[in-house]
Amino acid sequence: MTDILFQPYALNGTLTLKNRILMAPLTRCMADDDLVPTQAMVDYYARRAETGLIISEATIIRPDGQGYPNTPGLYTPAQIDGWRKVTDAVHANGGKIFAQLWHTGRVAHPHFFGGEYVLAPSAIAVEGTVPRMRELVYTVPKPATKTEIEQLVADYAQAAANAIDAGFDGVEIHGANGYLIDQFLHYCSNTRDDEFGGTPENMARFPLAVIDAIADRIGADRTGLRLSPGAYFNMEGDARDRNVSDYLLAELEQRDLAFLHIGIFDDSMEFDYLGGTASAYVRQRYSKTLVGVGSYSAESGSAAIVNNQFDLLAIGRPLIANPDYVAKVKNGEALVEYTDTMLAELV
Ligand code: FNR
Ligand code: 8K6
Repeated sequence: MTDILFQPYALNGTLTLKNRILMAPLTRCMADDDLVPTQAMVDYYARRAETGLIISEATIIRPDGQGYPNTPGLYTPAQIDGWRKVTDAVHANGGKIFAQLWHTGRVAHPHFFGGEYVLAPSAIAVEGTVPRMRELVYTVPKPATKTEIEQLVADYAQAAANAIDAGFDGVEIHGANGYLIDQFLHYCSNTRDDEFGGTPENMARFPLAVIDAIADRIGADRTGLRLSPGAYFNMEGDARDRNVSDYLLAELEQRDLAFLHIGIFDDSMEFDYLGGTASAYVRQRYSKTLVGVGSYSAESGSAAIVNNQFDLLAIGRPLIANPDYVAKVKNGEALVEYTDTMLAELV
């Protein structure tokens, strides 16, 4: 039974979703060389407007946030105009869309922006090379100074304002998957001894500053957040990370964000230092709208909503394979199975 997925859901007084299915953010590396969305991207998103809310692929807030080829941006007039075509097409088809705001921190590479270094909390490189560009070895980042941190906060807020200018219904701050915001929240990547490191309060300071600056600029009701309390991607876990997450979730509980969204590929994954799955851990500490994700089917996701594990279900790979996912689930039709080869083209 998947009926619960097709109920409307009010995020707040401003935004009501027509169903509980979100399109998860999915990096596709298909923007043009100026990182402007293309017509193929307009059509791709417009085809998925039957979901209650589309979260865009991660979109960089400024050049030094880029870690992969042809990921779109939201900092030039051309990028804003390109995204406006996407949001207009989604709205014309009756959908809603948030922009996922991204800075990859130490997962950025100077190759993409012609820079000398990348910024991160501490001078600790991520291991390995850029996917599909094996000649690009990750570099040792430069620890961001206090002034650089203040500029990053301002640039996040400006990108959020640009997103609203481009017609997005709101933004999701990408605080997950080992990118810049997440790098501040984990001990493996944050060894600072100033007010941005060392204690849960300090480690959460930059993430909360970004959240508050964006909420002040565009409204908390239009601001969502994605978090990975369990390290699993670009990151090593540390049992002490749990205290940082506990602190951050208590702070978030006092704010009225549009939603909190788990960043994970498989939500059956258990983290010993969280005492279970990421979604169960967050649900115990956060009472407001929670978006679950990670290898769910419509059936298993509906059951999780009925069992009060989360409120909304984000679907990623099945929506790459099935642009008409919502209609197929509603009509009980068989789904096409996702394969990685589908990433080569936008359908
Ligand atoms: C992702 N994911 C992801 N997450 C994110 O926060 N921003 C992003 O840009 C991307 N990009 C991305 C690209 C591709 C090709 C995949 C497969 C995944 C993670 C995604 O949002 C989701 O959490 C996972 O795919 C798990 O959900 P499914 O696919 O099991 O429904
Ligand atoms: C060049 C393409 C870059 C795309 C980057 C965004 C995320 C890609 C996801 C690919 C799959 C990574 C899987 C990691 C999951 C680990 C689970 C234990």
